Order: sequence, then structure tokens, then C-alpha cells
Amino acid sequence: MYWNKKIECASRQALTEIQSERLVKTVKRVYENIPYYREKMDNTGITPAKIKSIDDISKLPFTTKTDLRDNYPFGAFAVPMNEIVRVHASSGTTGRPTVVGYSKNDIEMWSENVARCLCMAGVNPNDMVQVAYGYGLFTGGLGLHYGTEYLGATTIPISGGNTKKQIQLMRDFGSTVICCTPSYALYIAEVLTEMGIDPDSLKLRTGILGAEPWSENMRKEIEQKLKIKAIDIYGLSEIVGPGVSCECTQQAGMHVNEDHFYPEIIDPETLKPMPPGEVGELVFSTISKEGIPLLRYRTRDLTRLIYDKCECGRTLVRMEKCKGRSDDMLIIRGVNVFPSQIESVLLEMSETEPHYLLIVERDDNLDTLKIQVEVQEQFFSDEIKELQNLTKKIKANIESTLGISVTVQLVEPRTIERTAGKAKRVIDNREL
Ligand code: DLL
Repeated sequence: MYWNKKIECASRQALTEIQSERLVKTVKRVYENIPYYREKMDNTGITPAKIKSIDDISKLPFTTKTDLRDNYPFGAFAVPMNEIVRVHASSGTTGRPTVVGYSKNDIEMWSENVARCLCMAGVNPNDMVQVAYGYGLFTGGLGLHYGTEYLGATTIPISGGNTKKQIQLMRDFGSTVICCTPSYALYIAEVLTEMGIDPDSLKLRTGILGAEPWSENMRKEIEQKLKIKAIDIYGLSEIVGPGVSCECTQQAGMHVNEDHFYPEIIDPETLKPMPPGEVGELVFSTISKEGIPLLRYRTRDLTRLIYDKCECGRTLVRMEKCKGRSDDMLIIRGVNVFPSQIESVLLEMSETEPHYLLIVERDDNLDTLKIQVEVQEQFFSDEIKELQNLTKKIKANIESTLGISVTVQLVEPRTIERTAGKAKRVIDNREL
């Protein structure tokens, strides 16, 4: 087992002391080594001497993805390139990728944090872990890989895709843990059914699932279909990759490794800190990283922090399952819509599959939302009347949740594209 009890069960005061000491050092380091931070701080009149403890954090300027893009590729690194042993990058949907660099110590720190996460999730050195996140510039594959090795479990570095092979190895090697996106986990379940394999015949018992938002209903579906405990793991490449936070076996919020990644919740409009326990945008400061330290990085992810002690004994603050991203939030005719709300409705209905696509258009200055929904095989009937009734029912359920009118289009089972990585749920054709 890899449980760093000294840190993970530390008192709030002990954690605050570690955070303060590390923040002060980080601020000094970025000021001295990263020109854009020095400029940012000089512009706002903040000197490292003004940051004496973690309580001073709100005096510091925010960092955004644009800052990293402006310093593409290596301008945000705080150490010379000969100390960088690895780079990763996130592609993003537009523009230049965001590049991150790791020193040897960063890789060690990252591996330890992922190992902590796996341990929280109940994974142990006897486990056979199938890492089905993509390997490469994406942090998912290598991040989980280093973590499972650090923990001492057996690692199967299969990467994403080739689902039949995934299933074959799962059977032959007796994989007990699968690491992949939640949408890919569902796809694996679908292929298992197609292949006529009973999930009970597999040894799989845990899924370490993350890299995209997923609802509680989606968790239930995955747990039932794969007969596993589905654990939520969170992270972002800018901060380190997977391993920033993870659920323990209580599945009641993700413990943040806050001795390395200090979380804050802000109001995305006013940028002011939110009162404790309220939902807002998650902001992280890395307080131990060498390669690319980031201060107050705006994640755009929406969640809240829970400071109560967890049943598992860990005192590390928990973040609730992400509600979505502020930039994924669609504003349709003035109403905020999150794809996860629609996902939840579809999962509550027995006739539909959690595979859907939202298509947003603007006709004559009016936004329209069309939702393509996959119908379950047994409900996909040739009877037009039945399909019409089902369409009406889905439409009514979604409209009562969102409070806006939508168009629902039923599509045949397995027609919405499956991916081995992050699912694409929205096509926004509006020209804004
Ligand atoms: O997705 C790192 C990762 C890999 C996390 C594997 C977990 C497992 P990026 O590609 O940089 O990094 O994307 C980061 O993905 O800001 C969130 O919007 C979203 N995200 C990641 N984990 C979760 C999660 C990886 N558990 C962005 N729930 C983040 C909801 C998540 N959203």
C-alpha cells in the first residue's frame, strides 16, 4: 500500500504550514526565473517579499492558458532545458498546444501523487493494472503508468483503442484495474456484450476513470455494466496531469494532493474568492513543481471544496465531482446548459443510451439546441408511433430539467462516434 499518512492525515495547521513554506519558495523562484511572471508581478506591484504565507495567495495574479500559449513552447519553464527530462502537451481545440516540462524531481513527485491516488482508490501491489489512457503527449497514459509502477502494481501499458484486444488481455492477464476515460469504459462494456462475455467472468474490480466530466448516473451505469467500483480521478496537464485529486473508496469527493497543488474556488466573473463550500471555478497553484510552476492557474472547471473529515481518515480537502467547465457551459437563449445535465436525464431513462451529441445552431438570431440520442437496441422499433412517443418523452424530460425548448432526434444504436479518449459531446455551429 502507498499511503503517505503523515501528509494525507495531517492536521489543517500542519498542512497550512507546509503550504505556506512551499508557496513562499515558489513565488521567489518564479519571480527570479520566469520573465512573464516577473512582469506580471511587477505590473501589479507584488514583490516576493509581500508573500509571507498561504493566506497571501489572493494577492498574486492569475495565470491562464493564454499565458502559456503566449510563451509557447518553453518560455514558461523555470529551469534550464538540460534539467527538463520530459515534456507533455495538451492539444486543445484551437491554436497552439500548451506545453509543460518536468524535471526529474517533478516526475518523482507526480508518480508519488498518482500512487497515492491509486492507493486511495483501493489499488494495491497485487493488482494487475491495465492503463488504457492514451500514451504520448497526453498525460493520461504515462501519468498512470508511472503511478502504478511506483505503487508496485503490475502495469499493462496497452494505451487507448483496439477494444477487442483490451478485452482479450483483460481476460488472459486477469486485469483487476482498468484506467481509462469513463466514456471509453462504457464502450468497453458495450463491446463485452457484443462479444457475449459476462463481466462476472472477468477479474476486473476497479476503474480509475477521469479526464472528462461524468455524472453520478454515468457512474452507476459503468458500475453495473462492468461490475466494478468506478473511481473518479482528476487532473490537468498544466498542473501535472492525472493525480491532482482522486476519490477514495468512499466515493464522496476527490481528495486533493494539496501539499503540492493548492486549490482555491473563485467567482469566474468577479475573480473574487467564493465563500467556503460554494461552487465556482477551481484555481490551482503548484507549490512544489520545478519545471513549470504555475500560480493561481484558472482551470475553468466548476466545483466546490469540502473541508469535512472523510470517513477514510484522510484530512486532505475534497473537491466535488466537476459540474463541467465554464467554457463547456453552453448559453442557449440566455440559459446556462451543461452537457452533464442532459447526460443525467438520458441515464435515468431506461430506453436511451448515454451516448449523445448536442448540436447548437443560430437561426435568425435565435439559438437552437438539437440533441441526438441513441436508443437502446430493444427499444429501437420500426413503429413510427412508438418512436414518436419516445422522442416526446425524452424532449419533455430534458426540457423540464433545462428550462428551454429543445429538439430531440433519435438515432440508431452505436451510430454516435465512440472514442478511446475524451468524448466529444458538443458541436456548436453558432457564429458568434
Ligand atoms: O485530462 C489529465 C487526466 C488524465 C486526468 C487521466 C485524469 C485521468 P488535460 O488533457 O490537460 O489533462 O485535460 C484537463 O480535463 O481541466 C477538466 O476539464 C477535465 N478533467 C480531467 N479529469 C476530470 C474529471 C487530463 N475527473 C481537463 N472530471 C480538466 C471532470 C475532468 N473533468
